[in-house]
Amino acid sequence: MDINIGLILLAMLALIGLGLIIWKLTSKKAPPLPPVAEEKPVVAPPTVVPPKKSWRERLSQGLALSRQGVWGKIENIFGRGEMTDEAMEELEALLYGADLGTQLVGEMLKELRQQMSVRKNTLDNFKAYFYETLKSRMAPIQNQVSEELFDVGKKGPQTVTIMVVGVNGVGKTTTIGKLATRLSRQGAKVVVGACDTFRAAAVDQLEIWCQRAGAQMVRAKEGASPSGVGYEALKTALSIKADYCILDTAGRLHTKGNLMDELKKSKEVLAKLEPTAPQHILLVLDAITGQNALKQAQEFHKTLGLTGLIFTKCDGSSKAGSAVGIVQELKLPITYIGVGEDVEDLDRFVVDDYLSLLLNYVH
Ligand SMILES: Nc1nc2c(ncn2[C@@H]2O[C@H](COP(=O)(O)OP(=O)(O)OP(=O)(O)O)[C@@H](O)[C@H]2O)c(=O)[nH]1
Ligand SMILES: [Mg+2]
Repeated sequence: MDINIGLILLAMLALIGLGLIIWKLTSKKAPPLPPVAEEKPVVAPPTVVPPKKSWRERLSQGLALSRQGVWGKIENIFGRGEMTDEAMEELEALLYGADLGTQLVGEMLKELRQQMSVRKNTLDNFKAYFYETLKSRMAPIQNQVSEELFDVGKKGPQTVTIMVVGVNGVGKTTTIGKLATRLSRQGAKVVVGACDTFRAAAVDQLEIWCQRAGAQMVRAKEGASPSGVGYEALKTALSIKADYCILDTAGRLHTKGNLMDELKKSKEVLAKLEPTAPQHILLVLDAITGQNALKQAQEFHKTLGLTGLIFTKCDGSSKAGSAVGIVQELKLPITYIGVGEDVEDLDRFVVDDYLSLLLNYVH
């Protein structure tokens, strides 16, 4: 009996011990929860917006080829010191090569030889001389330019019609796109006539520009002639009291008599609607054309009576200096200058800016 009780007690003790072990094992503390990550505000990655280039920067960049190609070499001649006969010949060749026009270069060299004996033969003096000479020849003609071409606030109540002409591929349509955008941004009501009826692609190209500019485009109806589209465009412009009516024309060689006659007809038909239209006939010249630009301008001027010039693609040419010779010979002002394909790459031609950036001359 005693043994039984002892056994029972022993078994109970064993059970209690076992229970304790199991409790110990199962009642393990739960592992601590990982710390809750602190919520950080979502920050958008920085977007890199390239700084917007000013017009002066664009113009400077656009004239870089001309500045380095011609004027940089001229600087080198002066950098060598004494202006020997040899150096003078080199200078002469460079100036003729810059397509400033033979007459102008001839006159300048003659004056320069006289100046050299009076003024000190330094690069600064040379640049000052060129700057003053070129400016004095361009400024009187440039001063005649009509302000209404640049600023809607400077025009009267009448619709201003601008006809844009030139040989193939010089940048007429692109320039019109930029111009329409510029004027629309000023709040002007602009109508553009797609008078290049020869190529469907030309109309599509213009339409894209007009949509971006918020300008109304008038296109050819089936079988319409270029002069017919010009007429319709002006009619629309007059009916909605548009500020500007800009007419894009097909490129043509100045030597093709029949195409030049057609352009003349396009001009004349506008007067049936408005006797003073077109108030402006602007010839687009590609800077790379050099001296041939003068021949083009002479022919277009003879046929149409141009009122001004637009100088494009100065960024792709080392002959942007030819503008000086053309203005001087034709006595026609440059209205706008184009230095690239971007909508911002067109602005008013300002003699001071143009010459100081071309010659790298600070006055
Ligand atoms: N680099 C540069 N390219 C230009 C400039 N202006 C126009 N272009 C380019 O020159 C090419 C011809 O331009 P368009 O505007 O179609 O010339 P267009 O005179 O209307 O041509 P057509 O209607 O065929 O006679 C296009 O590729 C333009 O992007 C400029 O100032 N600089
Ligand atoms: Mg075109």
